Amino acid sequence: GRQVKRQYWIGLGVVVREYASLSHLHKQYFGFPGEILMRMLKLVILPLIISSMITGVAALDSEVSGKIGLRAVVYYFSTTIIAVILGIVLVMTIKPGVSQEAEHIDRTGTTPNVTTVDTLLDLVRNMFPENLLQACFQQVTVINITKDYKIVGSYSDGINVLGLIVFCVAFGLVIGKMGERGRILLEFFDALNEATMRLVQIIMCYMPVGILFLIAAKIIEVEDWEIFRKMGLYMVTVLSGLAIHSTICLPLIYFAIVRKNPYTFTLGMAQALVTALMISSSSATLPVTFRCAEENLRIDKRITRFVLPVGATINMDGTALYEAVAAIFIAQLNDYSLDVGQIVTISITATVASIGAAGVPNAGLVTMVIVLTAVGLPANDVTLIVAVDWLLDRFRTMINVLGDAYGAGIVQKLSRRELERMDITSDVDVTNPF
Ligand code: DAS
Repeated sequence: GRQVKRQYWIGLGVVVREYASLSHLHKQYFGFPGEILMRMLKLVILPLIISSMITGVAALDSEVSGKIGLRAVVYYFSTTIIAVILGIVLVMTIKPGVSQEAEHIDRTGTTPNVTTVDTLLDLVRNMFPENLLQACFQQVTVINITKDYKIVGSYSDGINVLGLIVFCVAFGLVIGKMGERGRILLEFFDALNEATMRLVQIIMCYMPVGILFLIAAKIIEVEDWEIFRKMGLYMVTVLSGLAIHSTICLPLIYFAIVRKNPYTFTLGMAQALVTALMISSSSATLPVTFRCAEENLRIDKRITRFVLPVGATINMDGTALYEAVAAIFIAQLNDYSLDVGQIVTISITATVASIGAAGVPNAGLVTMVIVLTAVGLPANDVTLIVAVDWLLDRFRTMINVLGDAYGAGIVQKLSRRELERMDITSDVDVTNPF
């Protein structure tokens, strides 16, 4: 027994030593399997969004899809507002920024230039891409956070999801009205959707390995654990807000409307939630969100195809809550007292900022600048919270994804009459899952 134990400790020691001396390059190699997982998930987003949105809209008649769209939007807005209010209440009671010295956190660094008007204009501009192919690999703003927590704005190739969604809705509506000839297209996109979901199924087999390496690589990479102590109370505020929203607020709404156990619902989404936690991107999690919602929870495909892609881009409860908390936290650090008008401004801008944020890592940190400037706080102070954003980003993304899923469940329940009526009249079958 002893012998074995000693060997065990020596082995552990070797591993730890290896960890400590890993060069930057080696760390990169270590993260490689995780990087591949991310690439595979992102790869299927494009065919998935196009095929699901077009078939989702075309399979419904325009009156029904209008109703479903409206219900979804009402759901998105009301839950986002609830999240914001919850965040504000928590940060005003816990007061994480009061009596904490701001000095010990480095506030140098550059902030990207974002204003409310610019963000809104950009949002609308993105809805109307001038070139369909370009929209598939549009430049999106991403931020990189350097080792010393400086924010570096940069551009990377992404997908203009919002633009594609708008196009696909219009295209789907037109196909739905075309009758016999439209059916050829509808069947094509339906088959494309099925094929893509089969690919997702294969990717899911690789997922445990990819996720394992993603966590390991992140743990090796983090050098400054001390920052968590300094920012402790702020993080507790954000995390408890997210916890309350996901275990109490959303389940209550779900139960009130659907009358089913909300926690079995959450459990059915587990795989998507873990994925969101690991990759901090709602868009890249979308393939998994689809699978969980359709396969585990058996939500009607006509609903998921509509509600999930739109939700992943504009419905971000976690981000909205986080932005409200962070803005008030920064005000508290600055000894800046906010009046009621400013708090209302924070709730409105936090909502706008969450809608404007793309479903990519750290997006919420950039749109945070909108909230700060709206109430006259220095935009540069966003650098105060950069150091812990990699962690909070994961948790808020998880809640963003959960919010979308609950939305699908709730909209399905509210639309059951229309769906049943359609089952009788329509013979295009896009309802039976797999
Ligand atoms: N991480 C983002 C998401 O995909 C949003 C954010 O940064 O808050 O949901």
